[in-house]
Amino acid sequence: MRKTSCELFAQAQKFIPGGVNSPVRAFRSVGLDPRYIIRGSGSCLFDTDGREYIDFVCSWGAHIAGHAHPHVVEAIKKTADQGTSFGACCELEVQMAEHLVEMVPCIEKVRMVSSGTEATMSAVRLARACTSREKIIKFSGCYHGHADSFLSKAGSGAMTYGIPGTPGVTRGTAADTLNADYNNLEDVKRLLSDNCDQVAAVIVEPVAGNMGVVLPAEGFLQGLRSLCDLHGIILIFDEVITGFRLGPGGAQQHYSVMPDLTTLGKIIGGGLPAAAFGGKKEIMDMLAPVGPVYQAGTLSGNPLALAAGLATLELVREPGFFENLNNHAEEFFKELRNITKETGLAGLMNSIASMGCLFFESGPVTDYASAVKADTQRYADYFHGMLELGIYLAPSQFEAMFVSSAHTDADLSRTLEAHRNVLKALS
Ligand code: KE4
Repeated sequence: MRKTSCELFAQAQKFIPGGVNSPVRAFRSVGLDPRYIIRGSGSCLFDTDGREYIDFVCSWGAHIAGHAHPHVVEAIKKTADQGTSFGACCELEVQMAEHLVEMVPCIEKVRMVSSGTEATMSAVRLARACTSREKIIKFSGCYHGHADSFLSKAGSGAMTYGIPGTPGVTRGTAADTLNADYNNLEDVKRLLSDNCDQVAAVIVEPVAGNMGVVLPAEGFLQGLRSLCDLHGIILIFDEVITGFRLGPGGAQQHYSVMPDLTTLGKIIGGGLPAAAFGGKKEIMDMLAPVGPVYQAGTLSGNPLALAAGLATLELVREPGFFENLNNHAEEFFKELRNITKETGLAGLMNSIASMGCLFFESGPVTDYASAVKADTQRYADYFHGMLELGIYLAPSQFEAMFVSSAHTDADLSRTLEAHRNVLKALS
């Protein structure tokens, strides 16, 4: 007899802080206990209590082609038969590197790591090394993983829990992290003049996905590029979410703005732990063993994860993949907006390509300050209602929802119907 979610969560809390290995999974901001998932297939998740859901979390964006895609599973099985990790060079690393150099505009050289956090913290270390400067500028509401440098007014889990900084980060580290308002170039200019010649890098989510979804204002990304050029600063696009999500070349291709370094994750691991950072060869060659900047990882370039990632990249490179997915998703988000408007509830949908967020506020939502005005209790009520109707959304107002190529018309219509019914019940 399977253990229920309730039994498993009670057990988990005895051994794991909060019963979870990542805070947002605890469902605390939506006031529920988490559902224990036993299987994913295509657009669906199945929990241990026998319930089925249409999934819009997609492992936080990794499953752009759906759960357990046969092509990905086959690649993993075939690779696993040969062994899972050698701590040595393997051909799959070369194949992945070639793909990333070919597909991501700014990447001339790339290094694999095992998580988005590793990618962003390594990119920042590299930027500090090649500029001999120490400060970084990030944007309030953006989340770049849980490395010390980033945990100040972070987005995602930290924002969900309202942790403006976090205990355990030293004053020195916090002092080197400057927070600007997203979409506010004047704020960046102010920080640059207050910290003249001290800023090594500007790191930004080119489309923010961790304060809910917030799009770059016209000229914002281009403005960051110009300011970084003017001040000799490394521009880092954190494309852990947007990489291979918006299109083959991510946000930098979509907006035609070229960063110096890019970080990637999620989709390039196909649901297994793989991430990467890459950029101009003269910067990347500062890395050991060529250059003096140390960076390493036992499982970096792990063959199993790269097999899953390469199989996923093969799927997204199929002719028409992004056109079909983005058209489907944009139609779906448009319908979600229309239904929300019909019900008269204060709600607005920010979306681009196959990622979006329904904010429970009248908006517009263009930065951290406007995002936090959202009615998180109303989001929690909405989440409950949708979950009961078999729709699995992010358990936080400050996350993104993702459509995959596995979401069928029937899935999307059912979701729209559920959306209509839940909003009616809330109004
Ligand atoms: P990881 O270290 O969690 O693999 O990646 C950190 C990261 C870096 N950059 C961006 C833009 C990210 O969105 C993330 C991680 N995203 C969150 C979800 N918004 C991961 C989910 C979680 O923390 O459990």
